[in-house]
Amino acid sequence: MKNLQKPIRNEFFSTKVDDYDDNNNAEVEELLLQGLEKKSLLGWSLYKYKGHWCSLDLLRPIIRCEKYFKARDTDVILATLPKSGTTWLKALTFSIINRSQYPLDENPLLTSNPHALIPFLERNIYRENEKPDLDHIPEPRIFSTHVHYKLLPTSIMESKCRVIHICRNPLDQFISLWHFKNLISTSGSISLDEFLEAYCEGTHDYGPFWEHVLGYWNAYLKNPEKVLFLKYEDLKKDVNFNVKMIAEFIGYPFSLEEEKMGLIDKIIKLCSFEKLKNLKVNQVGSLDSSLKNSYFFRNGEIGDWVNYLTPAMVERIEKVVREEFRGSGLMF
Ligand code: PAP
Repeated sequence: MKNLQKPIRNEFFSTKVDDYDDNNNAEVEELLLQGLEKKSLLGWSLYKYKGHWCSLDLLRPIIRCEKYFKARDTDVILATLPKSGTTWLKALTFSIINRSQYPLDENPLLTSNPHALIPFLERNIYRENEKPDLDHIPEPRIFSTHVHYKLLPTSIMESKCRVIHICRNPLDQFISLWHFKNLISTSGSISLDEFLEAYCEGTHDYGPFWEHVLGYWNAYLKNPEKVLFLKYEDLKKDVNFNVKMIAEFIGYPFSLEEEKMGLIDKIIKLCSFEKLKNLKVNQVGSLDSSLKNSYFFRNGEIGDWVNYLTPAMVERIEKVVREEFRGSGLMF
């Protein structure tokens, strides 16, 4: 067993935004001039950067991260589209890597939301600081990102660090995202119809979903040693198998002794939807003034879309999925 290090804590989670000193960033200025802009349903402008839609607030940190982030061979990068299993994957990865650091009943997950333990490169680290000092973070560093594969900093691809991607059936991801957008909306509620339009057009934060998923899928096919491709549904169906696979992939395999002690099952239980959702920190805590921890735990089910989508809406999403995923070998 490796000597496991202390986890990344939430020192990056202040809510300071928009006081960057790189407003002259050439790429951003060029995009603004090109007018590749669209109003999002939440009222802010979205910009298309290398096929990826995002707000200006995130565009600058995304470009900054792309330019400056220096990956280490030991880094683990969790790359997900929102509402595809990020919170769950963060909890599992954190617990696997830090399992000899804490007794399970003292695991930081009991008192911190998974997002407070593993920061997003673009949403947290490079949003708060132009050139953050990430050298003080003990190895292995775990970071997460919602950006497309082709926006990952080249140092991630050039180093031996590992990338784990999780995606989800688009019908469920769509419904989960719609609920979340309505929770954080400050400009009134968003109807399913209008959100469906934006989703199928790809004009939502980190969209289009097909570009996101296919980017990681193709990277996984090309280099499965580097990119692990998971599906939320598979994780649900056989979490034990997948937890072992994640642990092996990142170089922290479970020993036979640990298996016999039931450690895998204990980690699974700790990271389960029911356990995390009912923790006090996730019921009353928040990441910042507008983001309550409870927003990340709705019902955690497969197939909840049947309760919301009409057959015509389903066909609309499935048609996009069929067309965009044709020939890729990827199915949901
Ligand atoms: P994020 O990208 O904004 O962090 P993310 O964690 O990817 O969100 O997705 C949230 C979804 O995962 C929610 O799905 P739902 O809306 O369909 O319910 C949430 O309930 C679900 N989720 C959160 N934690 C877990 C968990 N431990 N196990 C299973 N599902 C979970």
